[in-house]
Amino acid sequence: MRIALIEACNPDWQFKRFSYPLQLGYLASYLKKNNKIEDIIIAEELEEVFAAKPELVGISSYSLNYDIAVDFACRIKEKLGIPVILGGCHISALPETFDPIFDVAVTGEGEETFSQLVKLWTENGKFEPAEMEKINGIIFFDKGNTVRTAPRETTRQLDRYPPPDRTLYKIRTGSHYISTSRGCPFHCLFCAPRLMWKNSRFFSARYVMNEILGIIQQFPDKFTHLSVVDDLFIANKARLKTLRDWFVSSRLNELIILQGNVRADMIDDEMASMLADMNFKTVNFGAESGSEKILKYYNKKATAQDNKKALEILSKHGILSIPSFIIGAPEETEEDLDATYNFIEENHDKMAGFEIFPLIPMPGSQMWEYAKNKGIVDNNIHWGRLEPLLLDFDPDSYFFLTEKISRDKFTEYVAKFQELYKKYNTGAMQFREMLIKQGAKFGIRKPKQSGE
Ligand code: B12
Ligand code: SF4
Repeated sequence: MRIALIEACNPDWQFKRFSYPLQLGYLASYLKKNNKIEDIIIAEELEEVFAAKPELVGISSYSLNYDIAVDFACRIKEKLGIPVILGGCHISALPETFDPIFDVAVTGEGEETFSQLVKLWTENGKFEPAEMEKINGIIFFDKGNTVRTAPRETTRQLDRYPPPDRTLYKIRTGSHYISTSRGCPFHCLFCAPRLMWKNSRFFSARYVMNEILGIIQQFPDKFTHLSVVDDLFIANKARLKTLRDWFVSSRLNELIILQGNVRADMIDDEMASMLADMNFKTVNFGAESGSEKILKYYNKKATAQDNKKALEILSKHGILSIPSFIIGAPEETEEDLDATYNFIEENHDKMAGFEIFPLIPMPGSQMWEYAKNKGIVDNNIHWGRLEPLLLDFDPDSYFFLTEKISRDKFTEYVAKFQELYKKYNTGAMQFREMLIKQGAKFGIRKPKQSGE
């Protein structure tokens, strides 16, 4: 049986060539191990799916790509007439947006559920509702009704999942991605993973080491940079120490440069020196705001002082930070926005760069519930409007959440923050220019029209 997996995304999404979707690699590895299916491809474009002539397709979708996922499914059905299974954070957060163009959707952790569905298909050649009802964590359409089965429990033993099959990606650079845990112990108001992963779970240090050794073996000449995509890589300090010791004793820290996500309030000299020992050159963290009031509103549990201190400690240890900031909270006043602006002005010299995002009500986050209750969003929006855009900010498609300042005033502030971003992120701006020249598109994502 041949299976094709694809992430719903326009091929001209600006960063597509620099990344690869780990979730699809996990699903492929699990199917290879448990269903003994070897014929699997991870496609980057829909044309590759058509050319492979698979018998079943799996599509992964973030919320902002959901219109693209539905469009992909329509075109696959039209051209190949085969079953299409959806999964990923959008449908897990908003199962009520299930579109019957999909034969089945998988919510939550996907490995075991997908494996059971593929087994059902290989054995029966069809998805019988009576059989599907026995599989936890799925949604399907039966006799005009949407059926949702009981939720799938997440595994306690992440190590039972084999690492993502990286042979299936088109790797173009020496940059690789690794996920060493699932979930985050914190509950920031704007962040979605909480709903997806109720608690945080870790792959063991031994598993992570083996996965890294596997990447080295597979790409001996093409492995210079490792991006740790975990929500909070440093959450488990004991495991971090083990990994640090191994990086140092094996001299891996002389071979590869690392990057990952941290939290400012967890950064002290000991933590920064562990990260520096491993050869972390840059770290990302959500600084979010220069205003204590807004940090509290976001339930960030870190203060502006923590952010400043983290920047100082990290730069003392030779690690450059890329903090991200959010503007546009309902409670935010001009003073709060000024506090964020001033924070960046005063501390930019300790940053490798920074990100600024207008606040987006992401499905799965408390901000989505808030915006929904206020009538700002609903389940029928054009999902591409959830793209967090600063430089390409479009007031006509942005979901304004601000309540203490007018839309016009907020739009003026966006322009001010755009200038601030351009002033200090010259490297990122040059990179953007280069990508634009190469045909990359920025702005709201929508399905590509034929001929486009
Ligand atoms: C790493 C990451 C990225 C990386 C991806 C790197 C890579 N090479 O994989 C990069 C930096 C590229 C990225 C970009 C963006 N990201 Co991001 N990202 C994440 C992060 C931190 C981890 C994702 C991950 O790898 N998880 C581990 C895998 C195993 O879990 P998973 O993806 O959920 O997959 C499991 C299930 O969902 C399911 N599943 C998934 N797909 C499918 C498909 C099928 C067929 C089946 C059966 C099952 C299934 O099975 C999988 C295995 O169990 C998440 C937060 C999070 N904790 O999930 C945010 C997150 C997914 N990102 C988010 C966003 C908003 C973005 C951006 C828009 C940010 C931006 N400013 O541009 C872009 C959009 C990218 C795009 N593809 O269009 C949001 C999405 C919210 C939403 N409701 O859609 C999240 C949840 C963070 C948040 N803000 O709350 N991201
Ligand atoms: S923003 Fe960061 S710290 Fe907060 S819940 Fe999300 S991943 Fe965790």
